[in-house]
Formats: sequence, structure tokens, C-alpha cells
Amino acid sequence: MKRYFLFLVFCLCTVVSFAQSKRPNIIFILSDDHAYQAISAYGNKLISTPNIDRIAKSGALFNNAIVANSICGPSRACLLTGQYSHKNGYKVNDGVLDTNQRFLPQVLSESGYQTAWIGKWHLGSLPHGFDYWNVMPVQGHYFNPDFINQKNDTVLFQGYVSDVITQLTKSYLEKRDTNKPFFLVVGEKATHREWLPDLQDLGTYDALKFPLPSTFYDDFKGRSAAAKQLMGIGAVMTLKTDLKIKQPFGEKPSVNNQPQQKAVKGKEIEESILRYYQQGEYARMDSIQSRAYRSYYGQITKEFEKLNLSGNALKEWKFQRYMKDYYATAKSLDRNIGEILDYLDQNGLAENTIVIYASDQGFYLGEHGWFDKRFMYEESLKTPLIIRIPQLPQLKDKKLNQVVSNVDWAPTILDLAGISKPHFMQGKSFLPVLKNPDIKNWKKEGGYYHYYEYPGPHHVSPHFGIRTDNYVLIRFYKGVEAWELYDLKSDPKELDNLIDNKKYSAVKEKLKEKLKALILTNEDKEALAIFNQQL
Ligand code: SGN
Ligand code: CA
Repeated sequence: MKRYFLFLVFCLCTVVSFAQSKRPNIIFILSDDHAYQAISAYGNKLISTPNIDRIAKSGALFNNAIVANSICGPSRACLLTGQYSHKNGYKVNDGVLDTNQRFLPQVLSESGYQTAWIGKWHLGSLPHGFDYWNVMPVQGHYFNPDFINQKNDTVLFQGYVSDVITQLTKSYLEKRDTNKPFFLVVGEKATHREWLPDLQDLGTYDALKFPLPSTFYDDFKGRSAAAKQLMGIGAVMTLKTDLKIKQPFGEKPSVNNQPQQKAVKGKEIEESILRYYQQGEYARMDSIQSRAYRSYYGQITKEFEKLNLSGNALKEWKFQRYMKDYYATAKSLDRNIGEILDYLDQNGLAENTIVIYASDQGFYLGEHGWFDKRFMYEESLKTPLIIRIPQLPQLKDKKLNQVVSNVDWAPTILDLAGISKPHFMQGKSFLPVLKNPDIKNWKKEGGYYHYYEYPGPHHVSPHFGIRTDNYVLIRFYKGVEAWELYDLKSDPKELDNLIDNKKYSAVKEKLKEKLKALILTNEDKEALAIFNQQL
């Protein structure tokens, strides 16, 4: 009798575990500030991202994946909640998300998923509702980063951040419960400011001359004053921290902008360089790391001093250095993504694991003369989004143009896991697009956007708006009060503000109607009050 009972239990367990193992695992690799323009699968021909491209070759790439609020914490809150910022309350970067509520990980757990978040988190609070987590406080560090684990211990991991995140990812996958499907977010730090490359990637792009984007010298004519913010490569990007140039060059700062009488040279310079690369972020480095930085950036400092640049020549020099460092951090990111993909291949996980690659938002790589994000203009509004679904092999190398938003990510993840969307989520699953890539009129209501942080580090005026397949309509309301309208088909670089162009008045009115409808459906009261004000 006892034997019979044990046999029955064994059969039942096998059936349950088989049923569960059929449910797909999901890995969401979420990078930080990685622009779609910086990915070869998105058409960048200067550099290559072979591993991100691997995901694209066997999956679908979205050309119009937008975010609802182009900044780190709020974007992550959209992923966790499936809600817009005004609903989940996480509007600006230093907010706190109440992770005790029933959001994505809780809903997945209730249906038998094990859930984990590793790496950059940036949601003010500590993770809740995950079975495993190990996250970096705030922005994290590129070298020898600290992680807070579930026991609330802060542990320093020796090494480069992308490598450490991969090690933690692999060790989580090794130790996970193999009877349950998993949902894992890998939160990468790269390619966030101040772009500190791994030692092996220092100098990788030194021989490359990056072409200036055609809008690099944008004069902002015909546009609202909103574009006059603080994220210009010329005026705002710092030689010192962003570009890692020893400033001032000599031991003592210049007096009243006049160079010191006594020129510093020889041994004195070497010694001051040595001390310089032991401070700030460099103080975290071990002796090998700081020696490599000192040698590489110390040399660049010396070359820079000789050039004696100013005006546009200086701005262009800064752009070249920015690109070299940005792409060097992206190199490690891509290599580590390759390691995770290899792990899936080598451990029999690839056949049943959906891989999603996205960034928390887009980023300016010199377009309009800028770095950073925040704006509803294309380069920061759109994020890379690439999805490989082994169960949908027909998606191989597909490029999709439908507009999808990061508030749709959580409902889509649930849909992929066979779980219906809870009522509190505002986004809509785009699994139908993945199943039928030719689907027309997807999101005909348009994509909704609302950015809040002001003045913040970059003084971008808060704004909301609508993005359709063809147009973007934006209302700036703090710092600057203005409407802007761009025709994305005829003016993809958004240089010609059509808001007062008579030929577009019908388009403008239609878009305003649609925007109002989005505000109402998504219950954004603050935006409604502003929308109703006459300018
Ligand atoms: C830091 C950066 C800003 C950046 C924000 C938000 N300055 O404040 O340039 O916009 O983070 O970035 S830094 O000098 O500290 O790098 S986000 O990725 O968290 O949204
Ligand atoms: Ca970010």
C-alpha cells in the first residue's frame, strides 16, 4: 500500500514538473543608456555588437520600441508594474517604488515561476517579491562594485562590473530550482555615464574616427526653448570626470584663468598624474586597474594639453573621446551577453528560454550636439528591444516597426508565460505582434509619454506627448511652455517644428484629440490639467 502511494506521488510529481518545465524561462537583459544607434543589428556599421546581434538573428528586433519616461528609475518601475509613472508613483530618478505591492514578480511567483533580479536596480527601495536578488546600490560602480544581497549584507566583488554581473547570473542559474521555470532580470550598468571601460577594452576604438552626426551643430531654429538644456557635449560634458582627463594639467590650478608662470613638466607631471588617478572613482581600483588607467588616460591628458583646443575643435575632440569610451564599455556589455547566451547553449537551456534585450531608455550619441536622454525626441524616446523566442522560430531576423512601449513589457512577459494580465497593469501585451509580425494598425491610439524630472542634472523641461507611426506631438510645461510637432516620415531627425505650419493644422488637431484620449484612458490628471490650459 505504502509503495503504491509512493509510486502515485512520484507519477504526480513527474507530471507537474513536466508541465512546468514546458513553461518558458525568461531572461530580460536590461542595460543602462545603451542607444539603439550603438548596435550593429540596428544598422551601426562602424562597430559591431556580435552577441546582441545573435539575439536579433534568431529573434525579432523592434524599430519603434519607446519608453514612457526616458530615465532610469522610472523606466525600471514601468517594467515592474506595467504602469505609467503617474500610476506607479515613480516619476523622477530619486523616487522610491513601493515594491511590497503585487507587481510583476509576485504575479509570476503565484503561477509557479521563480524570479530573480541581479545587477543595477535603482528603484530607491530594495527588491521585494523576488525569490533571489543581488543588486547594486543606486548607480553602482564600474570597478570592484558593491552589491546588496537578500541578507542585507553589502559585499564588494573584485573585478569589472559587467563580468561580476555575469558571474552572479551564472551562479544563480547553477543553483536555481530546476523544477520551476524562471524569470530573471540581468540589470547591466554599462553603458552609463561616466563610461569607464574594462582594462582589456581601453583603446579599442582609438584608431577610429567617429563621423559627426548630421545634427551635431543643430542651431535649434524654429523650435521651442526646451532644446536649450544642459546636456551639450561642448558645454556640459566634463573633461575631468566624463572624459577622464587630468584637470588641471599641472599640480596647481591656474589663477584667474591665467596659466601658472612656472610650467610644470617632467617628473612633476608624472607624479601629479599618479596622484590624480588614485582619487574619486579611481580610488576604488586595485593597483593593476589604476596603473592601466593612469597609463592610458595620463597619455591622453598629455596629448590633449599639446593640442591646446578651443571652440568647435574642442567640442569635436570631446565627441571623439566620448564615443571611444562609450563604445568601449559597450564592448564588455556585448561580450558578457555572449557569455550568458553561451551558458544557455551549453546547459540545454536555450531551447526553452526566451531572451529579451533592452535598455532602460535610448541615449544621444552626439545628435543635436548632446549626450544623455530624457527628451521625447527619437534617440532617447526609443530603446533597443530585441526578443528571441525559441517557440516562435519564424521570428528569425525579423524587423518589426510597430510602436510598443515599456509599459507593455510586463503584460507581454506574462502573456509569454501563459498568465493573464492583472487589472492594475496599463500596458498591453504585444505577443500578437510577435505571433503575427505583419499585423497593421497596432497601437492605433498612439504611444504615451510623460517626463517629469526638473531641473535635475540636465534641466530638460517636463513634457508629455503622443508618438504615432508618423508623428510626435509634444507639450512642454515647466521651464518652457510650448507645443512641438514633427513629421517623422519627412523629418526623422526632428529639425522642423510644424506646430504653426498651416498645412499641418488638421494633423495637429487630430493628434491633440488622440493625446487627450490617451491622457484620459491612462488617467494622467496632472497632464489633463495642463492640456486644458490655453497657451
Ligand atoms: C547621473 C548622471 C546624469 C544622468 C543621471 C540619470 N550624472 O546623475 O548625467 O542623467 O544619472 O541617469 S553623473 O555625473 O552622475 O553620471 S540614469 O541612468 O539613472 O537615468
Ligand atoms: Ca539609464
